[in-house]
Amino acid sequence: MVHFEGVSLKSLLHPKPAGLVLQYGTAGFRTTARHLDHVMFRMGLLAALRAKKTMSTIGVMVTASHNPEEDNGVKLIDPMGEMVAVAWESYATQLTNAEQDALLTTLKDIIKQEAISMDKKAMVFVGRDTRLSSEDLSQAVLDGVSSLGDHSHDFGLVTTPQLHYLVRCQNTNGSYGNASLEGYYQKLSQAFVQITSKVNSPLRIDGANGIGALKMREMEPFLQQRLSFNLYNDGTSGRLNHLCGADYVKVQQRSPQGVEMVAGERCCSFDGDADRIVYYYHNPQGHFHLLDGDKIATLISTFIKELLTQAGLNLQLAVVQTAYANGSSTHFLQNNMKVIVECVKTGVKHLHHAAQKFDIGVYFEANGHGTVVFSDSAEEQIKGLAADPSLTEDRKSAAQMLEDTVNLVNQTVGDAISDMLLIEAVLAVRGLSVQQWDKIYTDLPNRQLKVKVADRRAIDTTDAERRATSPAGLQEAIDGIVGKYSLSRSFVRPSGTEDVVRVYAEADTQASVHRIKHTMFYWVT
Ligand code: 16G
Ligand code: ZN
Repeated sequence: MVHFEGVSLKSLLHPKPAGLVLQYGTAGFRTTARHLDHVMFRMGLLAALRAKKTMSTIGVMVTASHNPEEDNGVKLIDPMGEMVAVAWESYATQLTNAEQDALLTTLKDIIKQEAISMDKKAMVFVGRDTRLSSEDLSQAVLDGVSSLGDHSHDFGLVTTPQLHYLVRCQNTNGSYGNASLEGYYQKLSQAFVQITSKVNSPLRIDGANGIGALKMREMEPFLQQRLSFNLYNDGTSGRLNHLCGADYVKVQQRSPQGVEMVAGERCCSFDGDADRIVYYYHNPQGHFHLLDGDKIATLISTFIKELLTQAGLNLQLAVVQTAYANGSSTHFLQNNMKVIVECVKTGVKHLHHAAQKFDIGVYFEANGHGTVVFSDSAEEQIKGLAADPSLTEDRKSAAQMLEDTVNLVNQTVGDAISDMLLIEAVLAVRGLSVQQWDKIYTDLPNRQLKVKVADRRAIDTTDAERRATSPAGLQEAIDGIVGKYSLSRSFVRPSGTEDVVRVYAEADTQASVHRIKHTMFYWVT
């Protein structure tokens, strides 16, 4: 029997500011940390309900990723380490917005609607990033869980993908790995060491002054000196995400502060919770070159495709992108690599689900969030082949490398550390420099714009956000503009995380992009 008095009493310690309304968006709740205490308590409650409903361990991550230090946020993680089911996003919103005196009724409504049996104890895993506010906020989550009489495990400081990994391990009885940080470091390092026989030149890592830097230091001893790296923005002095990190580098198209750039040497940046990564370098003239999620998806999918061919495995490989993917990358993947390319709406959950439809699905957003997912059958076939004693040396080594690749990847969610190790492994195995990788295809010039409008919801889209259905006339206008330029493409979509609309334009020259962008701006405003 549950005694809801515990909830009533403890909720008073985490009061909701009257009238405050928040929404569980694409990345969970995210706002100024000052407004989040009651949200965290309530997400502790909801996670416990979700755990009872699924009869599995559920995760709660306290982070605001690439957003400023003063912000914070929270995301729920489902049993297989994926984002929480969409239906529960609306429970999250309802529970968070219930005024203090309506909290219990709202909670009981969810229990009733989902027919949750309250007899069994639930388990919730909690993790947090390095923000100053995160410790107290994660304590509020733990309070929420315990007020229902349920159990929790506080992993303290972890990257977002580490928590996703831990949840999956716990719910798959160790078949995915050990549900501990040591298990994570061991699994990834072992796979990396097996793939990579030679050490690359040193990699420069920008840790965004966040959790990723801390965790790279922890992982270092496991890597047996096979990865040589220098860590910058490791959080010892600078501010989280300030003038550094993957988002800054991608949006500003420039190198972060605090990293010593040397022409030709490869660098990468994590974001504030280490679920995104981008690479970049300076050419001899000091010009900045970015290798974003599209370039990463191309490198990884090309590598996997070659290994499949070499191993003689007939598995369906697809790359999932969003409308933001550079047209050159899509063209290269479809026409040169001959892989299936699918385009879906922005937001990791859409990419993840689309990728799961294939034997092997590589997905990346241009912003650097992505991973690879393998179907059970693909994993079995790869493992079976790698263990087959009758194979030729050539096929065997490809099959074993595929098996190590499966183990190197964090399949639950985009993971900067795991992605970085995979990229480093591919570069080492293929003997590619960062410039050679960059030359696989040339990005079309492109620009993004965010525009403040009276009502962003007036814009509706279809075809994975590539075409506008309203307001009337907008799509015709876009068609008219892009029709004037070669290799051009443009779209506009309402942001899911900010009160703005986003405009994207690409074309054969920077000047054309500029003109499209301007016309689009006037149309939207
Ligand atoms: C969220 C998404 C990210 C997406 C971004 C788009 C997750 C975990 N994160 O941060 O994938 O790129 O939203 O933001 O799904 P926007 O809708 O404001 O353009
Ligand atoms: Zn992030």
